[in-house]
Amino acid sequence: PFLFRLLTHDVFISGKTWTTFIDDTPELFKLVQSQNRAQKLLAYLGDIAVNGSSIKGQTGEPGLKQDIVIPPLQNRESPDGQPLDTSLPCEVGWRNIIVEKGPEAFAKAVREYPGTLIMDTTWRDAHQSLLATRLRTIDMVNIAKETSWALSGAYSLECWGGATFDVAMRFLYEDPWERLRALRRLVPNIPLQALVRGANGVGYTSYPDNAIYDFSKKAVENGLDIFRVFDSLNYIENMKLGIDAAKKAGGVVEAVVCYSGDVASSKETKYTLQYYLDFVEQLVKEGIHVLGIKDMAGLLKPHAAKLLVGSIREKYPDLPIHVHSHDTAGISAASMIAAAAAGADVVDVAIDSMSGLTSQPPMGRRLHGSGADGPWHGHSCFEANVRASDSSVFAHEMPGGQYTNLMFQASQLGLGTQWTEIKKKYIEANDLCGNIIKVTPSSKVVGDFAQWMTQNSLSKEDVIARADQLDFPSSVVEFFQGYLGQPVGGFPEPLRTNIIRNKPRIDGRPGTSLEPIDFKKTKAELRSKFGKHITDADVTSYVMYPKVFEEYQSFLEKYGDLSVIPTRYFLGRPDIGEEMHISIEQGKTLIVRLMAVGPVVEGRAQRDVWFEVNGEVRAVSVEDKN
Ligand code: 3PY
Ligand code: ZN
Repeated sequence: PFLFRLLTHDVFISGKTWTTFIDDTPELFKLVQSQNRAQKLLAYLGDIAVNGSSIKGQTGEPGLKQDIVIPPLQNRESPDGQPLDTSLPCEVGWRNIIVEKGPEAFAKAVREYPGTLIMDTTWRDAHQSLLATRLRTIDMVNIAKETSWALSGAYSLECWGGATFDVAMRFLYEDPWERLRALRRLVPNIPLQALVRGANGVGYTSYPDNAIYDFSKKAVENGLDIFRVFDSLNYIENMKLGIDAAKKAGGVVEAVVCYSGDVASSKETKYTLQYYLDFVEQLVKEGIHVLGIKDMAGLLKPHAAKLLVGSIREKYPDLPIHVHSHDTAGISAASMIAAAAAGADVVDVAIDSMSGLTSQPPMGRRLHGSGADGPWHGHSCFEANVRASDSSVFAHEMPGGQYTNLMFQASQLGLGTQWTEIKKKYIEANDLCGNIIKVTPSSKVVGDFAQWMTQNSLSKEDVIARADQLDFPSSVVEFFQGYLGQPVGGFPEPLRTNIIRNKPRIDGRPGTSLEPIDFKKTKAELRSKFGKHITDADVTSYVMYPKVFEEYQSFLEKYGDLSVIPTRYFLGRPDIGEEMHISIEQGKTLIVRLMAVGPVVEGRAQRDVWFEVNGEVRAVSVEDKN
């Protein structure tokens, strides 16, 4: 059809097709672009039809085969139960204060609010902890406007940062920045929040200082309001950098103390009440807007929450306090209630269908009937095999997000049956590191260490005795070198020296010894490699994850932007004859029907897959990987 339209085009017939033909007839080339785009999508859909999904971490087909029907939200103000009109986003919420009066006024208003506010973690920590971070932008976008109404009174929606940045590009082939922008467009009223690993940005390592400033600035430009900044070792020098970067970017700075141990136990000698109060004092000196207490493993028992929050509240009556926990041991709802009673202003919850276990406690009835259960069904193929609460978390202290991830990794390495053993080794590995705060990326160090000890049948004593000869995982060596920063109480010696031997040793903040990024040069290099479409935000993605970004760009070259494909076709084989509706841009929907999967082409591991696209028959040739 394109050739026909070209050959019959007036300009082509007139023979005046030289140099300006492309400029003068954009309609033809737009058509080519959109046909190319459709052909690339078919290459992906054809691959799925032949080989099934190859998204890492997926077991089986998605649990949902139909479109999610979003029932109307009830209008709580309407006496006769009229449905709420959600065709446009809600405009009223806590974000209005940030936009109109700035972060300080927002913090003050939160503190003065008489009740306890909630943060919804569904779009970040809940799916990171339960579904391997595999929730796709399209599934958030599909319920975003409803969320803007249903949660209009929420303190914030955590929707960005943590592992989402990496996973978006690495496994879901989508742009994390576009997710932020899309949610911002559809949720103008509720503050959007990100979890940021301080000097580690959204990565697993230390970055040069200018990378952290750049990242924070871009985040605000693309729609972020609140930075929950933490350091994986509670190292104050790293925290200062993350806090300053978020503040200079114009964001609300929620600085975090990561919680470890048991503050209420008389046996606790390291992470005591005094330790936390001292750390909070150092954070407050940096001029933060909100204090976060981040209980990443779900260790904060109700009476400990009362003690910790109550003591901070007493010392800092004007400081907003926001508490985060995980439900691994099944107690987090009780702890959040205790925290609120002791003076916390905000507590974290998740939508019921994605709450509990290693995620946050359930938010209750707020979103019932909003259709918001859909994403879970669609992504259940990423669910970990966690079926019940696990109070052994008080001993091993694994963060919620890591627990499911490590369980999955262990089964991939053939160590699945040794899960209890890995948990024990995790305790030993933590002891060897000096009983550190464990949260990404320091928790990855302990996890790698534990897996390596399990695989090599090494006890803690073996490691100590043979530390100068053993070949340790690189993350462990780098931790002992000081690449993440300084742990509470310093590194254990002589273990440190025996492990790092004559490698460099960093005894201050790692960022100070790293060469600044030359953003202009990097952008020029990326443009010459991938094309003019590379944006400044892409450069930031590359700085955080060079290899992942390059692979993501190569994937885009091959298949185009797949973020538009509904999840059940992104992850699951369509049936023959099934009609897929794919909205590739506003007002342009491809209606794709899978017609046939051909036989293996003789002599080659290849099959032709036939589709009908908006009434036209198209074929793609696909490698049969079986
Ligand atoms: C992350 O850094 O991704 C975390 O969720 C830490 O809890
Ligand atoms: Zn968490």
